Amino acid sequence: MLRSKGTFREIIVMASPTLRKFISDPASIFRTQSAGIRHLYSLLYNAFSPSYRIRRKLAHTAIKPDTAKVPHDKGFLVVDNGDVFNCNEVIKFSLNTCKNCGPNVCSEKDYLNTGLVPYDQIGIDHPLLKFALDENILSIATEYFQAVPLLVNLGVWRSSFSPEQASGSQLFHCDNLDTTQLKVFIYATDVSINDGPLTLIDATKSSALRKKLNYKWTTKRYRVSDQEVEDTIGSSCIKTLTAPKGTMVFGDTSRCFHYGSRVTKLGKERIVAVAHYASSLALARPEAFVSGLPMAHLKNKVSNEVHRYVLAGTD
Ligand SMILES: O=C(O)CCC(=O)C(=O)O
Ligand SMILES: [Fe+2]
Repeated sequence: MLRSKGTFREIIVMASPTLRKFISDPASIFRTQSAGIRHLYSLLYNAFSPSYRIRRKLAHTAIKPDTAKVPHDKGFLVVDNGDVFNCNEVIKFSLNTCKNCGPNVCSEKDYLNTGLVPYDQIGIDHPLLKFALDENILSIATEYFQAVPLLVNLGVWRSSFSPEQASGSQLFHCDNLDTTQLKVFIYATDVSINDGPLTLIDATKSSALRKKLNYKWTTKRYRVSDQEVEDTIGSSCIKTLTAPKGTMVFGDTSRCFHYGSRVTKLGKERIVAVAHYASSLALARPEAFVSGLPMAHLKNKVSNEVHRYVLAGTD
């Protein structure tokens, strides 16, 4: 009896690669589906997660009622230096990092280098970590997710001119880590039109665009041309976030179509510091976290419970 059950399963698994993939790694199927299906999967997965419940409870401690909010319908917020956080130390660190690195170091893309600061060089008193754990910034991120988020990335990004045709994240897309996430950018240089400004479409218009394009986070539909965006919803909803040094942008790069780093020949390099948060619901897709959370090793060095949950996925 057992033997024939086993054989039956083997036949099905052999007959269908999709089914085989589904059985061995269900997340890999769901992560490329529509926002609704991805969200449902995350919710089901996390319905059984005690850590998510704690994150929702702790949100009451982390949210400061008088701090700015990222409007949910827009999915992004732009603020000046000092309005929620004093960026000066982070700017100084970011500029020094790029000065000391020289051009074109360890870049995975020729127009954007995101690997300038090795995670093991970020200690508890590092300006980047102070930025990522700042109470106002965590208040904004926690309010946005309605739960204490995870810090999934932290660093300094340098964009420079590339003669190649725009590709990858220089083309409109929605990030596929999860159906929602929040990146906080600190502009360390003035960013004018030629310096590769972050360019985005608000969350409500992006949702309409996703529906019209039947956009899924698969490779085939992952990037969308400017022409396709303009033909589908027009160009008036495209926001080009040119701004002076010290500006902070909070952006949900999953819900908002966006691109950046199109530095032109006339432009200068763009330097930004980035703290990247996700809901712990994103852990439903463990393949996105194969190398772990970048700052998890610091979780025992902080005494604040909210900070421990921000730094580490599980307790
Ligand atoms: O280079 C940029 O400004 C945008 C990169 C990007 O796609 C992102 O941050 O998700
Ligand atoms: Fe992106």
